[in-house]
Amino acid sequence: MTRLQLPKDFLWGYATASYQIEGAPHEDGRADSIWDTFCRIPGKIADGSNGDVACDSYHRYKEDVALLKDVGAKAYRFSISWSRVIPLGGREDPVNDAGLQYYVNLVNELHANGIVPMVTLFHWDLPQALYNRYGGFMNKDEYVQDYVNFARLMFNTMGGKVKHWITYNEPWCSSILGYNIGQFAPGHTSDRTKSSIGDSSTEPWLVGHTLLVSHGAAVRVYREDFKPKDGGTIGIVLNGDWVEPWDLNEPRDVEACERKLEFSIAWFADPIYKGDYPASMRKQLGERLPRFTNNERALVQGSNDFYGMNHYCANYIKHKPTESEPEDYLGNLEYLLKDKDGHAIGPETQSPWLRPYPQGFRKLMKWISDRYGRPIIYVTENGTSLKGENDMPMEQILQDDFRAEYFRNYITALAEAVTLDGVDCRGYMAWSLMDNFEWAEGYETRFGVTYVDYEGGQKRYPKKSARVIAEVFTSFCQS
Ligand code: GBH
Repeated sequence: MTRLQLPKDFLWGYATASYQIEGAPHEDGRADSIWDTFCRIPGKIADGSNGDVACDSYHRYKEDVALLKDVGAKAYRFSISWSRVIPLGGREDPVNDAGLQYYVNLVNELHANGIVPMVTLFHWDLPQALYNRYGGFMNKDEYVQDYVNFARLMFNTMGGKVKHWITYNEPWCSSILGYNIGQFAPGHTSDRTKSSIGDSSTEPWLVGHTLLVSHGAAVRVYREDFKPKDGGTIGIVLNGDWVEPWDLNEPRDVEACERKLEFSIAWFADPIYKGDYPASMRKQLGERLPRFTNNERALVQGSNDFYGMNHYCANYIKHKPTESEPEDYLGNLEYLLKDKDGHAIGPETQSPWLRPYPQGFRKLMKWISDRYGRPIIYVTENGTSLKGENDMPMEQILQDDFRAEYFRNYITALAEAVTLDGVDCRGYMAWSLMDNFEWAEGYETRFGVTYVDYEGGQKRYPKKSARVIAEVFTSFCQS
């Protein structure tokens, strides 16, 4: 039997995002993002909370770095709050040096502790001012210029010290959750019980297109003006669940599985690696799906130095026998947690959508690797919540065997993909370093390998899973 192995210099560590951990929403000149305002709308966040304090990382970044060191991390993926560094967001708006300094300090602290920074430029927190000024992502021409200006500011400020750049976290979520379902900021949807604005049948596809073009434009700036001297690498992060047919003997379910992967992953990855949207999307969406101009295609195609992969779970997929609805974003299918025989794909967690299925991780890595010509992959998020965790006494929370097993199994599946399937994966960031603001779920759902005592002044306590991750990587990464 082949011994499962990962490269000796494999970059493993933890991920977080600005709005989920920083707090300090009004300090040193930061202005609102669309998440600050979204949280103020009654009913949008499960526990009525917001990111005003979160993990207080704006003040405690040194503690965060000490924690990373403590749990043996080699790398740390964090994101920039755009409205902290350019409060009003736009290319003519003033830069906020105090906000910028926070990220410089964080990067310096990471380097002083031998931890590699991986920077996400955008993890959903668009400056509210850009939404007010021109509708944010809905105005492609304005938005692309403002995003590129923001990206250039960050490359300029930290390019010497940051070698791993991510343009976007999960554009699928900004498009679908933000402009179709309306579950995430800015909450657009056709469902008038949830929002007075939005058109779920058109807006998400326009938003996705804007995000792709702006990604390509920022990558071009990086490659032309920074990469030659800084020597770093840049890519986008895409989410994607694995899929299994609801009925293995139903070819239309098998086909729907492929379509689901295309509607969620290939929507963004095909333009980047192949130059156009998948045929299945064009077929269903027709002219509601934008077309790339030649200039746009030139920006987008070939714009990934690496593929950033966020992955958590798997679902069963059942085809729909009827015509697709205009609001449909899945590819005219249902996704289910149980198959035809009532068998669940994985155990329950605190997140209704998240059922662990580690084999699916290996299969999806191979699917991505095969479809896109064996790109370099960084797993940029992987992790789980744990049913009822928030209601447990602290001693029990720190003994998170369920999460520890999740990581052991998923990281083993990753090692199988690398060792047995030839997938070129160079790093892995677990989600998350610590419990944090879980978007529309508020603080009730915890994803951390570190317990954060929100009532007790945001103190951090490593859970068992933090130790297990270090052990598992140490055993796979020895040569
Ligand atoms: C990540 O997204 C985020 O990047 C991170 O910020 C977040 O904290 C973490 O997950 C944990 O949730 O509502 O049924 O349509 C994960 C990918 C994709 C998972 C959309 C939830 C919604 C399914 N997400 N999915 S549903």
